[in-house]
Amino acid sequence: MATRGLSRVLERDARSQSWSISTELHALDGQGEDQFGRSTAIDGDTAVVGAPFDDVGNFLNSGSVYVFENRTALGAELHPDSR
Ligand SMILES: [Ca+2]
Repeated sequence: MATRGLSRVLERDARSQSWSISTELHALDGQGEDQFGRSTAIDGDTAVVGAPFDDVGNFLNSGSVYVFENRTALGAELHPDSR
């Protein structure tokens, strides 16, 4: 689930089968068109969130990947197309 610079991690209770918001991950530089949260991956306490249309410097829509560990941004953003 994602909005401008925000992705919510949902957690399902095994007993009641109900869903609740476990945590929220923020892209502090997020813009509406970045599509932060369009792709995600979670392994243990590490979450990777893609923003394929993030602008980096003068490179429009170069895209970014945000890495969070224990719900805290590591500050790592990878910009594969901004060479
Ligand atoms: Ca953009």
